[in-house]
Amino acid sequence: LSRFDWEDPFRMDLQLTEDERMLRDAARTFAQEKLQPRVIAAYREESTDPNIFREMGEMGLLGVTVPEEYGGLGASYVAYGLVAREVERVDSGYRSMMSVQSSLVMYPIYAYGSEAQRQKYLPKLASGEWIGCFGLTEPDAGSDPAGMKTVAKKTANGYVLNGAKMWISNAPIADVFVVWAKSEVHGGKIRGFVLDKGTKGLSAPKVGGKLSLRASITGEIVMDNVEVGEDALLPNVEGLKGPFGCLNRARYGIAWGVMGSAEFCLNAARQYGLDRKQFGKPIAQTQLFQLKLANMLTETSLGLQACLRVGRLLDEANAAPEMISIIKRNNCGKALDIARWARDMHGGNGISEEFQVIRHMVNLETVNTYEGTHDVHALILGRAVTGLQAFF
Ligand code: TGC
Ligand code: FAD
Repeated sequence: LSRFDWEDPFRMDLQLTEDERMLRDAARTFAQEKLQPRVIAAYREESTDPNIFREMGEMGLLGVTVPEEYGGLGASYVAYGLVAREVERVDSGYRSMMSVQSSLVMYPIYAYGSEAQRQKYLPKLASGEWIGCFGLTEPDAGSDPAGMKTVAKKTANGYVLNGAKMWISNAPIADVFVVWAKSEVHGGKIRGFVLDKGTKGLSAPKVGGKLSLRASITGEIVMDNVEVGEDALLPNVEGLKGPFGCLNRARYGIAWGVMGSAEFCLNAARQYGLDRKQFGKPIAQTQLFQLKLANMLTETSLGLQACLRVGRLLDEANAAPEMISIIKRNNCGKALDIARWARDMHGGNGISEEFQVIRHMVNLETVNTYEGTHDVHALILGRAVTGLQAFF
């Protein structure tokens, strides 16, 4: 048997391709050098620097899986997951900004859009020149998006949209709005529309007072008789499978991302335990401290390995949404536990912004809720196991 490396317990490095390792390392350098130095102040001040999108674009981190002809990298889903892990190692909000742009805006335009829509939007979204947002949730339709009230009515040349979306990442600074609405002319089925900033009747006020994910701006999308042409409709998808097709990819990225956040907390707790002495010895030399570190290491190792497996299946076009529910749900829940343990293991210092674990902990409360809450994913899995839906 060979030596154990606690920083790579199942030798993930050996399971990656050379390209995947290179992209991971580039993303790690970018995240540590460009994002880490500004995150504490950004979180404290609840400020989002839109320039981050351009910096991510320059690094090729937006639309990692989108083909190169549209400005993406044409890389694997495993590569995308590795990038999410590195960005979220710094902050869940920064990963949120990236995953909305990549999975929830670029993906639907690529997968469901016309060639003209691809050409118009994808290169500028890939470079970060344009910022995108994704409007599915409404004030009265969160876990149950089928209950949305936003409607699109047919006009002579296109559609008029009315409704309001709530809790939308990036919305107040967005140039491109992918929104989902019930379209009367399509039998009330849900259809996707791409709206441009500045269109009359479209506004995106900021949601203030967030005590979680403060480095990522969130807003509403208000559509008050927003008139668009036929070319705003995403032509190639109809029904809830449109937004869910995007969510599958974003949820998968989140499963990787939260492991980065959890790894940060594990590393921070370990270092703190080695440095901090009580009762005449490092607190890392106590059994209870080591038990917590062992639990953290076990959960991150298993969580990452599961992500890699699902990523490889996605790359082979052989992944099912329920697999993604398993890793989104379990990894978010475990990352939240790990962050809470790390907070506790830092004692009083654990509540200080300087040590950062409480920021990760509070962020993970959001990540555990958005893109399907922990319990909603349990119901998706319960339905898969029993064949009985228990949502209503
Ligand atoms: P249900 O009857 O299950 O399905 C309706 C139609 O959708 C299809 N479908 C899927 N297709 C692809 N992938 C999936 N994962 C799919 N799940 C369902 C299904 O086949 C069916 O198609 P068809 O053709 O037969 O009509 O729908 P339901 O209304 O009973 O759904 C229940 C439930 C709970 C599973 C679902 O509504 C759900 O997942 N709720 C959670 C909502 C959610 O995740 N919202 C996320 C909003 S976006 C966001 O949070 C972004 S945060 C981003 C960030 O900042 O990082
Ligand atoms: P609810 O659906 O009202 O759920 C409240 C509670 O009830 C939860 O515990 C839930 O698990 C439980 N519950 C609901 N239904 C059932 C059931 N059938 N059985 C048992 N328990 C149930 N949305 C977007 O569209 N785009 C975005 O970019 C976006 N970004 C976000 C950013 C942030 C910071 C946040 C906080 C949210 C964001 N969301 C976004 C919205 C997010 O997806 C929703 O908050 C989430 O889907 C939950 O919906 P809800 O808040 O309405 O909660």
